This record gives sequence, C-alpha cells and structure tokens, in this order.
Amino acid sequence: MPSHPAITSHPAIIESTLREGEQFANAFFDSDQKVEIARLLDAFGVEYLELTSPAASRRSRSDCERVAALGLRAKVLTHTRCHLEDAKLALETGVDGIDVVFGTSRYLREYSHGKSMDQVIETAIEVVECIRSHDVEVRFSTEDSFRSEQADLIRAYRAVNAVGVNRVGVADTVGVASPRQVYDLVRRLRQEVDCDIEFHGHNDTGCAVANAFCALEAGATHVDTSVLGIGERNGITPLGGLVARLYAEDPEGVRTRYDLPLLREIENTVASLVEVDVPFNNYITGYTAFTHKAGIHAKAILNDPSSYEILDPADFGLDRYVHVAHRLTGWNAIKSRTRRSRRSRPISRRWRTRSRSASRTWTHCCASTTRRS
Ligand code: HCA
Ligand code: CU
Repeated sequence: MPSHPAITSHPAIIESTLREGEQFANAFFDSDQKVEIARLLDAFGVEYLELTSPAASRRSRSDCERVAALGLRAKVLTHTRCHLEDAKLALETGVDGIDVVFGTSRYLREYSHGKSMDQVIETAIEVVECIRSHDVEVRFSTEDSFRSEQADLIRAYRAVNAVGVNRVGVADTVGVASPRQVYDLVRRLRQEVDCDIEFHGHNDTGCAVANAFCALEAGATHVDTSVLGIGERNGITPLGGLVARLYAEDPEGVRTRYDLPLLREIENTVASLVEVDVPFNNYITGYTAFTHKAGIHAKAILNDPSSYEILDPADFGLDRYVHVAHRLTGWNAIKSRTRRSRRSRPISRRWRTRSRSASRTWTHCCASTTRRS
C-alpha cells in the first residue's frame, strides 16, 4: 500500500450534509430528517457534524439546539458568517463549535460584503476572541481562498491564529483550484500557523476528492464532506469518495474508525430524501463499483480479487459481481459459474438481470474469490 507520511494519521471528517448539503438545489430537510441524518452519520463515525447557521431561520436555530442536545459522539458545529451577532446566537444553541467564514476574494469583497481586508481581519479577531471566551471551538475560514491574494490570506490566518483560533479553513468556494494549487497553499499555511487546518472544496471541475487529499498531504487536519457530495451547484467532496481515498492509504485505520457497511444506507437515505439516484459509478456503492467484465479481469479476480480491486467490497458489506454471458467475458468466469452451479448445496446464484438483454447478466462471486492480501 502507498504511504504518505505527511498525511495526518487521523484526519477528521467535518460532515456538512446538514449545512452545505442543505444548500443543494433539491434539499428540503425537515427537523426529523435532520435528526435521522445526524444519527446515521454519527453511527458511521464522522468526527464532526456541521449545521446551518441559527441566524438563517427560526427552524435552523431550533434544529441546531435539537441536534446539539442529542448527545452524539460527533461534535456538533454550526456555520455562520463572521459576525458578532451571528456568533452570539450560535453560542446560545449549545453546539460544540462554530465555523465562521468571511469572503476574502476581490469578487466577494466588492460584490458581497464590501469590506476591506483590514476590516475583515479586525472583525475576525473580535469574533474569534468572543467565541473562545465561551470555551467553544472556533474555526475561521476565508471564502473563495483560491481567488484571494495569498498575502491577504496569510495575514488573516496569522491574526486569528495569534488569538487562539482552533482551526483555520481554506475554501475552494468555486471549485477552481487544482490539486497542486491546494497543496501549495496548505503547505505554505502549515508553516504560518500552529492551529489545525481544514479544507472545503467544491467539485465544479471534478477535483474535490483529489484536492481534499492534497490538502491532507500538505498538512491539513480536517476535511469537509457531504453525503454524495450534495451542496451548492454540483457540490463538494463526497463522504464516500473521501473514505475511498483514505481507505486506499490506510485500510485498517479506516475500518477501525468508521462503520463502513453503513455508508450505503446513509447514501440511500440522503438520495431518497433529496430525490436523486446514487450514480452508477459512485465511489464504493455505485452500481458498477465492484463489477468485472473483461475475460482477463475475470480470470485474475477469480484467482485473487486484489489483482483488480484496491477496495474490498466485503469491508463495506457489499459483493462483487463478475459479468458472464458477454463476448468480452471469456471462459474463466463462465467455468467458475458452472463449477459453482454443479455443487449440491444451495449456492448463492444471485443472477441479477438488470435488463432484458443477456449481455447484462451478472454473477455473484462467492467463496472462490477470497482476497489473499
Ligand atoms: C458558501 C460558503 C462555503 C463556506 C466554506 C467554509 C464555501 O456557501 O459559499 O466555511 O469553509 O464554499 O466557501 O461553503
Ligand atoms: Cu461550500
């Protein structure tokens, strides 16, 4: 297995389905649904849950109070603008921490809040000091970090670090950053502050998982995710994608920390609440994530699944399938299936006919495909 000593051995997941995910076009969670999602994610083992600001609405406020009072293992955070009034409201909800954010790019300074960098930093210090004085965890993040001046970012991060912020956040708000840019910025930041570093990345150009991983390689300690990646536009780093990436690095560590077989239920629950399908090529749980078709793959998989799989489906409570009855499949899969069919005991003949076409028939691979490594 590859090893990257720079990655913190236990990066923390800040699961933001109940905040960023609530900003998804088709998300309209009611309070009971939020509790259901919170409990599932907590059972899965995420370290943090992030909820919409109590300043957003009365319902958001009572939802923060309700989730904070559940007594979950995960720490409950809420996410607010970097305003004193919002922070004070958040402090009354009983959450464990507050994630505050201020736009620092030219776009946001000009077209959103209209503040100068000096004003941003002055307010950030005031808000961080206020939250810290209540003994509540606080994170300060710069919205649109990758279209902000690096000198401005560093000045802001150093200022909040000096007054005891727990974490600083780097946010690729518009999904513009490449993995190398993320690595460079976080690496620089790692030299400037001694607090934790969080990464939040949008997926507009398909880099959200890679960017999160590069942030970890560069010394970040926390990554924001949402279930299936739901969020503004096409969303952020998906929980399943990040877990797959972390598993590829350290399967044992990931198996120990998270209840992996729960992932599918969590994704199905959220998918049904927001009325979308889980994509066929989704990380881990997608319809085709553990299917094998070409003859040369089928042969090796039947001998040892590790030859074409880096994730063991069994760890996620899933099965693999080897495609038979297709001209590409070859004899090995068919021979294997025939051998199993001849056995006298009832065998798992989980043929899954997914369409009327014979070429779409799949066979469940059972005991003969035990992983050897
Ligand atoms: C947004 C804000 C945010 C905040 C991220 C953070 C973003 O909804 O636009 O707090 O780090 O992507 O910048 O989600
Ligand atoms: Cu975001």
